[in-house]
Amino acid sequence: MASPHGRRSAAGRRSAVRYTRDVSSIVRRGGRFLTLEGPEGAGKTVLAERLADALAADGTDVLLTREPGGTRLGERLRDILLARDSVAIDPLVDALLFNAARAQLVAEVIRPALDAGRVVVCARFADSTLAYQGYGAGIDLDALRELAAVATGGLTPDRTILLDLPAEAGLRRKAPDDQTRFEAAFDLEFHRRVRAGFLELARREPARFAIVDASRTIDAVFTDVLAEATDVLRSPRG
Ligand code: ATM
Repeated sequence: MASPHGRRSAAGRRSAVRYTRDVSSIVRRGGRFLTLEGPEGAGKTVLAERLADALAADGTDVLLTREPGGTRLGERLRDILLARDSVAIDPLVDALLFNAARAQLVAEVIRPALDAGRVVVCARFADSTLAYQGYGAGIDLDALRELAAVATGGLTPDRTILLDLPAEAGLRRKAPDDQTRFEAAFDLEFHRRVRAGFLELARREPARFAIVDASRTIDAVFTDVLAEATDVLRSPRG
């Protein structure tokens, strides 16, 4: 008997990802989506807050969020994922859990905000999984891209600001009591691969990424972050 999904189901294991992408290109409208990425200690949290405050002060309707987190489920997953005393988590399971938190964040927070015409500023997004679980921990990058496409429905940031600095410098900035599982359980070489991974992602998508030197003072970095955000908010929708 034919299934209620007819030919799509007959296509069996054919790409659910492609289907999701098609749908998203229809429903995507409205606001702008800005993400901040980078290795540990780059100042993402503070810079995302300052950016959201500056845009709001300028009359922009802005929503600030973060990954993992931003929803009740996501914050609970964050506790598990970052706790230093968590059981050893397999990198593939990391990828699945980060994407589970991401799917909830997109469905519950980001999509509705974008559809309402708001500007969304998000500290970390799908590029972090490519950098940490892909370049860092060795999970296949294409598999991770498919996973992210399913989790996000194909949503891609309008601009991704990569706060770049050497792994050693970033890790030095972290107070010992502020360390997560990622500083405790992964060595310097891992964090170097993560940084190189972010730079490779930026090299592959120069129109989306802006690389900002995050080894400078926070005020100098913020000036560049704000300029990038202002640039994308002023440019016509692509
Ligand atoms: P912060 O966002 O507070 O930097 O910490 C989140 C950690 O989760 C960060 N750790 N370090 N170092 C990077 C890690 N992470 C991933 O490994 N994959 C992901 O997809 C995301 C969103 C974060």
